[in-house]
Amino acid sequence: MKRAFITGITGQDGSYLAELLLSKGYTVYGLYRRKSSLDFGNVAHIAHRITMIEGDLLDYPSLVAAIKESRPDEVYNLAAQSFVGASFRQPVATAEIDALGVVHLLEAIRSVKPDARFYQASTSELFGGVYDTPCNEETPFYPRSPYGVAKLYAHWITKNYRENYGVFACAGILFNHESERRGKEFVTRKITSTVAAIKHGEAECLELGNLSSKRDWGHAADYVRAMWLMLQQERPAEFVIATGETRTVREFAELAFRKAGYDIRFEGEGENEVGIDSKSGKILLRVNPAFFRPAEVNVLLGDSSKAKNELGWEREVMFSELVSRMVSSDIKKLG
Ligand code: NAP
Ligand code: G4F
Repeated sequence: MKRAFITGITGQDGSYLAELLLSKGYTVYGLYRRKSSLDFGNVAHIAHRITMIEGDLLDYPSLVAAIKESRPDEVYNLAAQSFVGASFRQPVATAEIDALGVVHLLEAIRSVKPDARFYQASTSELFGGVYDTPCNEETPFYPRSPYGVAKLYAHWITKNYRENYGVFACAGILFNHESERRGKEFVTRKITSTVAAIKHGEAECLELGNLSSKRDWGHAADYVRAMWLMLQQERPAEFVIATGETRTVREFAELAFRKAGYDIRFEGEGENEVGIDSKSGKILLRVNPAFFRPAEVNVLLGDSSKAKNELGWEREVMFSELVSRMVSSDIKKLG
């Protein structure tokens, strides 16, 4: 029976990955941070099937102890300060967790269990700057946020541990993936949870920042499958994981409202743009400049041909279904 150690297990991806590995018969260990109230987040429903180990990416001794206890065949490093917006306000904490935290973990692996296979959660934010064509493994990086820069260090140190020390270290360059378990500060879940609140009469209007920003959005359950596949290959490598389609925030919001029974038409431009309910004439969506970022990644679009050819990976959840699932789940939760 294989043993896996997952950092970031309480987050969105950690929970889907834990479910996947449990279904494959793995013994699963997960790292959780000490908080003022004990909370296993998205894995509360399966916590009894996982050995939860207290620790922190910032604390090297706790990582050494966790690797000693779990003796993992596979380590998935999903832990991070993962919100780009917060990285502009907390650049130092983001660098410490997302960059230095990774080398702490790699060192712990190297000294305790050097044959463990390692997955690093790299990101399409590495590409950052505007590319008109889909980005693949050969596209140059140009991070545009403290988060992107910290993840760039993590990406290269992962590759270095492979080249310098022979660690089986892979990095998945994953484009945005969302789900019913997505944190509510990310734009998709902010949209679906607010649309649900409007539907239930608990909110009047959705306030967003840059509506023209474009993202390549898939479902997290499909993306964790790609992480696992990477660690089952003969040789470690980097892979881009994406849908190959890109949509604006405006399109996501329009569809989310439609799934909840509202037909929205957009009027105005820039900061004055609003989304009006065709039936009632009420403004249901406004632009609020407070949600703009100091530097924006305007377009993200990925080309995952390598993953399709070498891993046999394909997404199963299409864009419309992703939005449907998130809206239904949020409406149900409030109901
Ligand atoms: P998420 O929901 O924000 O989860 C982040 C996890 O990291 C949480 O479990 C959090 O624990 C943990 N964590 C944060 N700081 C930590 C620390 N110092 N020590 C230990 N654990 C810590 O993120 P996600 O969406 O699942 O993303 C998973 C990974 O993929 C992240 O590294 C993210 O940067 C990367 N990524 C995500 C996407 C995406 O679209 N979702 C795309 C590309 C890459 P708490 O519960 O205690 O906060
Ligand atoms: O949902 P977001 O906050 O995700 P972002 O910045 O693309 O980052 C996510 O995906 C990355 C992969 O590309 C991950 F590495 C990262 O960990 C995270 O999971 O914002 C998406 C877009 C941005 O352009 C943002 O400016 O939506 C725009 N946006 C417009 N209004 C908004 C809002 N974003 C948020 N969070 N809130 C708004 O009100």
